[in-house]
Amino acid sequence: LHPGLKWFGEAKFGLFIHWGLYSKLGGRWKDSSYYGSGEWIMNRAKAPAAEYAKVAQSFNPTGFNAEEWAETARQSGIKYMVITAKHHEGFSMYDSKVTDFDIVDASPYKKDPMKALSDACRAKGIQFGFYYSQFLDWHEPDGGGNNWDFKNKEKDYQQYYRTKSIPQLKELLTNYGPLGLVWFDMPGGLTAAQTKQMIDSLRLLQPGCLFSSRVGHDLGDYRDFGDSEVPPVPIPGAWESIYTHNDSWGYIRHDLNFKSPEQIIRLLGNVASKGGNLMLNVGPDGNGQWPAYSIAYLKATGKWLQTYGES
Ligand code: JFZ
Repeated sequence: LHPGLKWFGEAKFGLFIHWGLYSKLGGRWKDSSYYGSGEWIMNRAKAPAAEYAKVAQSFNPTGFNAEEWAETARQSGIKYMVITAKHHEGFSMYDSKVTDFDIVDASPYKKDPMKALSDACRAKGIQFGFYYSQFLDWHEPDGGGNNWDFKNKEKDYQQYYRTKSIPQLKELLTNYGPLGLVWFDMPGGLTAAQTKQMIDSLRLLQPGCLFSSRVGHDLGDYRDFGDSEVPPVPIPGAWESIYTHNDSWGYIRHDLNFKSPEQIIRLLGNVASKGGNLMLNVGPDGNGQWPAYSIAYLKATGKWLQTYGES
């Protein structure tokens, strides 16, 4: 049995955080407004990579406070936190030596929020993990997905894995202490054998770290259901359902459709009764702050869990 399955099997409640340049855009690009999947705005607007990259020049989340994020999570009854180190837009939200397209080198913020957050979570007994988009990368000519700037048939996915994805995953597994898990997303461009080789090389760095199922080819350590899906019957083994607090993973300023504490508690109960974990997503804004409703409703959920929950 994988050693990480012990904490994962007892966790019940996780927090997903989508945070990147799209958070600064908040669902608006030029004169158009988008609803849902705010983190897909570059793709939906077919924004040229060079132009989209300029958003970094004014990305300065001075309102970010790692202590506060971790404390809100703790008070909400959350046992693990998973945050986007790099989403499909290709921007690294940590200090990466692999590229200059990262928060330390390309933004005026110049600090590594992931360092602060990983430390703050661990200090409060919260397992910390990274979401990493290992295949889709709209910033890179050889990354998956961007065919509005770069033609798919000319892409060398192997080159992309070799020069960005794998070296970055190694950074994340080396520089941020013991990780609870790495949440891969949307596999592509690798055979089963190549995926296994990649995973094996990553496991050497942190044998205790779990890898999510979307690493591909059934090589993950636990099962993820499709977005916003709870199985109808109890499911054996380790698994997770993911939901977002409103209607988008990444921040959308005109989305106020937040689930109430009652709805979150029902969801938690439904998932837990079938043996899984609920990982609920919040989308902080470009200043590094969570929507006020997310803070309030999550804390109310935590109060309820403290009064009526088992742990
Ligand atoms: C992916 C991302 O594209 C999305 O932006 C977000 O990060 C989400 C959590 O994950 O979207 C998916 C991936 C897989 C499924 C659905 C949405 N699926 O298997 O049902």
